[in-house]
Amino acid sequence: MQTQEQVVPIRTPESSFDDEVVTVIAKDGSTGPADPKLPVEQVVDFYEAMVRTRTIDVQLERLQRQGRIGFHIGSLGEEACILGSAAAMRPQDWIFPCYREFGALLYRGMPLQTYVDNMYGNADDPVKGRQMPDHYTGRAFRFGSVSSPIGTQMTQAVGFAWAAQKKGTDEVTSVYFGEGATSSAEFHTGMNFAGVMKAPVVFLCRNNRWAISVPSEKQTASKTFADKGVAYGVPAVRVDGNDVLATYKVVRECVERAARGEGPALVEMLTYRVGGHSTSDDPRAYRVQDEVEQWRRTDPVVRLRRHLETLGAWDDAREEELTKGTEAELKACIAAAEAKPKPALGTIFDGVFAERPWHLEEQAAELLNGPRAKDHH
Ligand SMILES: Cc1ncc(C[n+]2csc(CCOP(=O)(O)OP(=O)(O)O)c2C)c(N)n1
Repeated sequence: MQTQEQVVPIRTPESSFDDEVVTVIAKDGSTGPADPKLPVEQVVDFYEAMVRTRTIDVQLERLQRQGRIGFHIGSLGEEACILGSAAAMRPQDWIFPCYREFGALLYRGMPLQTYVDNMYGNADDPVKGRQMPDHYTGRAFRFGSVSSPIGTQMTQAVGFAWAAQKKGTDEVTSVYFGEGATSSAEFHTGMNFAGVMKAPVVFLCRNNRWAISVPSEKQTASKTFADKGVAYGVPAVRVDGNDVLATYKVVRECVERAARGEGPALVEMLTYRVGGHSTSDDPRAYRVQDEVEQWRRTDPVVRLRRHLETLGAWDDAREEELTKGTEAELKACIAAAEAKPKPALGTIFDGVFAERPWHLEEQAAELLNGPRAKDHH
């Protein structure tokens, strides 16, 4: 408020968000007024997807430590916000991932074998072994491509959503990114463009507290990441990202808004990166273990399980069947992936041009008749 003495009306950035976080599941497993009241089978489905994601994560880290895959970037502790938001997307909608969202891709229907083939970069890898492990894509599942440079997926998703708007289709696009990516130029460009054009896009910010070794409080002078929406005229909301039902509820509302032509939204999902940034990182070098233990107490999987137990919809036997079943399925996929050949040498020329230009034809002929074609590559 401007007072009599204040001639220059400088406003301090007071946040309207810092004490507003949407939550559904309480500590004791009961639910509050924002409960989306989904059929119990659907909640069980969420839980199964979260446990499956975690089980795969743990096994893939082991596989990397054994030297059988080169890299893994996981979602330990972030399963609720990833699965809850992915489940809130309707079948016709598109998802543009960051790099922690393999659980969302599997939830959308990509076979586990295809994902594991990507981890090995073998002949059945959708990206033909041209990228690092965990750089998947799934067009058939309306799932864009992982791109490692921070923030690039935001402008891509906004352009994609704008195209859908121009074509008059009923498709909403969501885009995942970490809170660190809100410092990127692409966040500005994407938010600004989406706000002005009312593009049907939902910005999903996983605030997992760390951008590799940079804590979230050093990432911005804004009080919250949701505050950043205000400057762009993009409605924003904060949600407890360790609560799958709250995340589902909030994201679904944003999707429906966007589908009605009411434009973009920014969702700040509060969660925690329990693991390292990736298998190339050792977080003990920059954060205290106590902090991790504190967040473990808000574990999204434990929380949802408690809720399912209050409904009488889950027990130890089902849990064991699920984890053992996932482990066995994964083991079989790994064995199959390890037995598959590398992509054929000539495939490096595929998938770029609809019609291959003459100079690439020449290069392909030279390569395929040369010594590398006969030898291991
Ligand atoms: C343009 C660019 N700069 C730096 C990096 C290196 N890098 C990879 S991940 C990362 C941190 C990202 O943190 P955040 O956006 O919060 O996502 P999170 O990993 O926590 O999910 C950085 C700096 C990069 N990939 N691209």
